[in-house]
Amino acid sequence: MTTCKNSRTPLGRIFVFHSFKKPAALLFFLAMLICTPVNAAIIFQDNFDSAPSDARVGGSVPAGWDSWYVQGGAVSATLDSVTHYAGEISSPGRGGTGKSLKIWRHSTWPTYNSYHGPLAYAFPASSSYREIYLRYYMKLPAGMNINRFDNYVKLWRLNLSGGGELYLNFGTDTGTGTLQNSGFIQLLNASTFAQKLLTAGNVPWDSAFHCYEFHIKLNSTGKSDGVLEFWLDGVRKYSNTSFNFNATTSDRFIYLQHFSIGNRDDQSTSWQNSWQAFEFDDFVLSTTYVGPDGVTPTSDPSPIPTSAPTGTLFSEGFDDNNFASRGWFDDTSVDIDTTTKYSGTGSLRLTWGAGQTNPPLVMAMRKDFPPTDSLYVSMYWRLNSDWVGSGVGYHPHLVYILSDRDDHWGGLAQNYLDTYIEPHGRGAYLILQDLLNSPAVCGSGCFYSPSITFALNTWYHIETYFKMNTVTNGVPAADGIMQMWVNGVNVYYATNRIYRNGQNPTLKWRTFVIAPWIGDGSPQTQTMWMDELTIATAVPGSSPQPTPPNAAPSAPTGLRIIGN
Ligand SMILES: [Ca+2]
Ligand SMILES: [Ca+2]
Repeated sequence: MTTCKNSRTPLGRIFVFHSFKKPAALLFFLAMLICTPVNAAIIFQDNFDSAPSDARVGGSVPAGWDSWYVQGGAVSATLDSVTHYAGEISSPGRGGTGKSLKIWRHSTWPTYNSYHGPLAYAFPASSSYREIYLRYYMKLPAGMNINRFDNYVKLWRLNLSGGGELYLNFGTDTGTGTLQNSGFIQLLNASTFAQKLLTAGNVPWDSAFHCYEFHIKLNSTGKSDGVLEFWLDGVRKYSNTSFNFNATTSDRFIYLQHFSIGNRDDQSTSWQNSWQAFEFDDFVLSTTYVGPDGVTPTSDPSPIPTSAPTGTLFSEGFDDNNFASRGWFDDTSVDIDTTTKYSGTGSLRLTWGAGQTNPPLVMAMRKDFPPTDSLYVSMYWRLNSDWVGSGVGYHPHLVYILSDRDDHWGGLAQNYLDTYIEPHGRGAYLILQDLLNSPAVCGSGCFYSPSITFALNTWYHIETYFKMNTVTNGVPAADGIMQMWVNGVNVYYATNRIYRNGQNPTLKWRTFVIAPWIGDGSPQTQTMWMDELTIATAVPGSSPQPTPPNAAPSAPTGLRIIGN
């Protein structure tokens, strides 16, 4: 007998949650005996190659899986004189051999709000899995599309034992573009977060298999101590080690629904007018990172220069979106505003919608520079008339500078040294965080407040200078420099900072990150801009030595203020 539980999706639709208390569960456990894991870390894997010939919607459930989704009776259809099943495991598979899972779509078939063709997987009933890596290959046909893609296409969904759900969806911000040009991939839950993992334009609609891997470690009750990471073809595209999934300490994963195409909610439009299939292969569910087949994962970007830096390390005008060609990595396609800018042809626009943790078009953009123990950062900020900031005593985070002991791709909440420069309300914060040190100097954060109140709709020149403290015989001296100017006026100056402790006597700054973040969600729609970034080893016009404590700060040259 089959027991089902009706649940409501975050978007209000009723769906049927197939419990694993069903005959398929017996098949599943038998299958587990057959599918001996090749690695103890692997919970379940399937390359689909040995699926029976009738492994399709309405036919055999492949070993290890729980069920096929057949909702609304749309098992198969004949269109253009060709018949396809909504979901089937058939030849060829990835690499031209074996088999793969294919989810077929054509014009208005199947109907928009039903789940047709995907598979479901039930975690072992005794599982206590709270941390998983989900890896598979997906092929998105160049010929598949939805015109005027206006809402979402669900991919998979993970059910938690406490009733929570995590969705992977194609989403859209515009409601006017096509699935291919406006669809992004995001993980979200019913109400508390929606985190973009792959921005529109970066999803590979190229009819080739690509490796997708997700790392999800559930947070404990009321804490932002979860982990969310995403890799595309072994390249980490998103990493957050302080994620709040709104889970609880007792939550565990129990079910993977509709792998991997659920329903769509763009009822006024349709798929392309030809048969096209989403294809999936080489599925692995693991407790450790899997990575692409036959490839050693490379998490490091291009080699890091090791020569001693001098003068200007790099400049960025935010004038176009060719960030990758200029050495940026992680998110390299962001929101360039060609209307409001300080100089050149564009600026970086950061627009949060109400409730959003980050601007949907800007995640984490990173760039390395030669490691240095003295760092000057110059940039221009402009807060829009709707600017309020986070509304709480912390955030938004904006600029993070990671040390050379931290991973270039590392998380941004727990580091050996993370130096933050950010607006806070109409003011600003300089913050140091070194949670990975034991003992830490600042731990989760030392907050320093420059004397500044920004006017809205005004460009400001923001300059900071940091100089590492000395460490002698393992003992750090409180002699590091931290200084900030706004429009050439000194607004913060300290000469007793400790950036590095005795365990990191040669620590340097190395990775510049722009990752706008309001952890509790933006209190309202708001925008700020950033432009004309320069990173150097010393304040322009000064000697490489820091200015003496009592000297007037050196004014920058070429200053101009545009207020309108
Ligand atoms: Ca295969
Ligand atoms: Ca510019």
